[in-house]
Amino acid sequence: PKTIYLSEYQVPDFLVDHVDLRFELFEDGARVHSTLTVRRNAEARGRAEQLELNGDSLTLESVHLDGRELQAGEYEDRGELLVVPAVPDTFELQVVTWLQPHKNTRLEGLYKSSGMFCTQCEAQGFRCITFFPDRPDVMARYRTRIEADKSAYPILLSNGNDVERGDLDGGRHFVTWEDPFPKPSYLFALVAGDLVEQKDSFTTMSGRDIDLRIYIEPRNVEKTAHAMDSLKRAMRWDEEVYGREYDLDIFMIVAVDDFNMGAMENKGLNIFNSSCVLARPESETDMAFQRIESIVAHEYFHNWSGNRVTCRDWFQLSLKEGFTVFRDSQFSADMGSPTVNRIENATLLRTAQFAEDAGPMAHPVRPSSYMEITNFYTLTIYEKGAAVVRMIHTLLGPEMFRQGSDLYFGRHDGQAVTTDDFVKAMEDASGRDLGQFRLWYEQAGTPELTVEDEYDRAAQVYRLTVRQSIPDTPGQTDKKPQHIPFALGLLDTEGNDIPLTLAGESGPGDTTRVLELTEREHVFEFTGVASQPVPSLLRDFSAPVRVNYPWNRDQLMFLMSHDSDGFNRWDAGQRLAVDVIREVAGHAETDIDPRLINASRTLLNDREADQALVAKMLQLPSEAYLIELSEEADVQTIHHARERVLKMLATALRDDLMACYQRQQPAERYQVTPEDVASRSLRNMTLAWLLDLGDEQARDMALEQFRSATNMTDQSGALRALVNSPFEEERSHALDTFYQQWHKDPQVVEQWFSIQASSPVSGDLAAVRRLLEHEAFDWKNPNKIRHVVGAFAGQNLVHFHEQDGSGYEFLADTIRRLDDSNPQIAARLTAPLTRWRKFAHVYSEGMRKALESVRDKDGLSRDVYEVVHKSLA
Ligand code: HT7
Ligand code: ZN
Repeated sequence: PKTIYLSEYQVPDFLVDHVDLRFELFEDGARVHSTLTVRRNAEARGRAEQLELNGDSLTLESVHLDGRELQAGEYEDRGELLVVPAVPDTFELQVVTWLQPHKNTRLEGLYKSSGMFCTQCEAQGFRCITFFPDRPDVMARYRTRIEADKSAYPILLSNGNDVERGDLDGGRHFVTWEDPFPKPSYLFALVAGDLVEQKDSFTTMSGRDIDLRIYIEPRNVEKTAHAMDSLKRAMRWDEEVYGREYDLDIFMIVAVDDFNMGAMENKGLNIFNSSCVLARPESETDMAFQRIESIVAHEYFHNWSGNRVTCRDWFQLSLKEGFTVFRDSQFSADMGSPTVNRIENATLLRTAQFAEDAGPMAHPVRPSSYMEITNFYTLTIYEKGAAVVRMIHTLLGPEMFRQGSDLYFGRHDGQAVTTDDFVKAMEDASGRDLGQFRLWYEQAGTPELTVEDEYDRAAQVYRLTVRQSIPDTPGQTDKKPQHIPFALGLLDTEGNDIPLTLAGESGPGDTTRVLELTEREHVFEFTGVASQPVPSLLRDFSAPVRVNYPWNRDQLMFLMSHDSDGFNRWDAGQRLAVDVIREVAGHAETDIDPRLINASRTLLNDREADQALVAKMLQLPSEAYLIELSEEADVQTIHHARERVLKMLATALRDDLMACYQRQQPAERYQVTPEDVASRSLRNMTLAWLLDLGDEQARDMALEQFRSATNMTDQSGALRALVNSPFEEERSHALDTFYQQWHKDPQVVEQWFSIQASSPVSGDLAAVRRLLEHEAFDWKNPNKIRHVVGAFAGQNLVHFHEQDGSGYEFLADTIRRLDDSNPQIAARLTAPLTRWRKFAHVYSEGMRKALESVRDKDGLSRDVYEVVHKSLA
């Protein structure tokens, strides 16, 4: 496969002003009539004579130029390219293609899911529908007519406003949609199906009434309220915080069961994976409710950050994704607990994005090359990209940042632009120089800060030396220092924040200061420091970096209970737990430090503290994070050490756990408030710890919770605890009962699959293979694959990393199998194998062999080829 380079970007030779589409939908296929109004791009004058349009898996039926049918020889169909050699400066091109959506298992372009037609065009799916200059800097106005059988497909949707509808012969009908906003082809969407419509409305800040609609299959009618409420909250929030108003008269969401990702922000017609939009308390968990709120908001926010202002090319993907993730996480923080939101963002970055940034697929937030763009919908583009925008927000402050975003949206409305244009708008609005800051977009790898300190009692000076280094990544060495906002505070002996004054400054300053690191080494001198302080570094996770500072355990305990920064209170607890787990790793006789037990006991019994933070602080660092922190990961040792610490904690704290569990009484009415979520989380966590001990009283409590639960968080929490317990009979009985109760609801069945596939107790490879044979498993449905194979390889580390290599072989078989039917999903499933070099030899050999066996498959897709070859390089 060919590598595409940012440095080779050229403006398009031809622009399309208008796209007229007519879809004839049938059971055995679809005919697409496309009429393009094309003109030569003045900016590309002097280049290609010939018109080249992208295509993928299309059957071409005819081509007309300005009304005249072209004959063989007047155009060339090269499969991935339609070439028309001699075209005038402006012309109309009509192309007719034939597709087979019912055979489309890749889920790109036009396909069928549960009997309905739907589309996925990002990044390059539009070329699977018709020949087109399928690149985001070609923006056109679309008019779309859909024709289909009226009884099988009563609902026909596309982007914009519906302008005409009517009946046709043979029981068919049509609807025509017109989208007044120019858009790139990746935002095109079409849906046709027998769907139920749930309606609401929203009045914008300028008083316009917007029609809001969610379309679902009839069985899901009771699952739309939360998404609709989330949508209205997001619309209001975007007006209040960013001054952004919705632009069309109608906003539609459609839920589909077969979808490669979470959702898609098509203009005016968002398409969602059912699991990211549908929920009711009885069948979905708190996590699902929170996920839905943030994804609904994310897709809605794209209407400005992505649709009105879009990407010039796919190297700029983070322009829309990083900024939109930043916006959705600000929204979630405002809707819930900001500290918990920060902890969750940072956990994802530190566990998974840092791993990606240290692995063979590491790439900058703005990559400079790719083979298959779909492989670049990564944590680096999304999460690190959001962290980069957050740092701009921190450096500029909220007011200047808002001025910057207003300037950006105003200056580039209707354009396809670059990350550099975004930074430039922030610079122009604030007067700040972000020249060095741009390196965050260009250099891959996680910067590492090493901090040393020295206290001069006589002079009352506290000196901090901070050094930064950025590791080499594929294709990048000798990196330049980056501009890092480094927030910190100092705690006095009582645990109070010390007002911070840097040498040369007059008067006491703030207690949290954002220091700006720009050099490889800085020395900061704080004056008037009366006693040796304890440093609280990188407050609120002010930058996506690693921090090394030799806190001792007493200092960590001190920070855990006194730090005014909630994030760092949590982080101190994590560092303490990591230290204790590492100490017992491989030493079966070592007891755990009683300080960890005492700290956990204090948390369990602290009723005054923010319970959402307490619930987070009680969770031990995950196995994945412990692996990420190791030099040469030994998964089995890490797993058993963590398990042993958990068991010892649970043994020592049994009574406290029981008491905490009893205190968390289910609320009368289910609500997703931070308090209620925290209470359910504490309830399920304490139950799981107790069951892990094999405690019979806890077993009975779990059975009772499972039986009497009125919401899925409680029911599945009890099920998970039983599945991970030693009580075999109760486990299998609960699993059967659960399946009988919920087998008609695919989303709940997904939960049922993943609880089993991720269980370190009962989810061994044989059990996972049995799940693949289960009547509810479906190889064509990405959610099912993710909840079985993905859950096993990504979360069930002790079984996936069996030292005989069976887990790796299994994953390789699955990837080879999926490579033909759905290469995007196959490539994503490859991720757990890519970091083979991180693991001890007993593991890495098997992982490498598994990758090689995938590499050697005949006809490997471009998606999997890129991941496997880069991983083995
Ligand atoms: N912008 C959307 C990306 C997306 C996607 C990309 C590749 C293949 C399938 C896809 N489905 C959706 C999602 C988002 O970030 O909002
Ligand atoms: Zn997005």
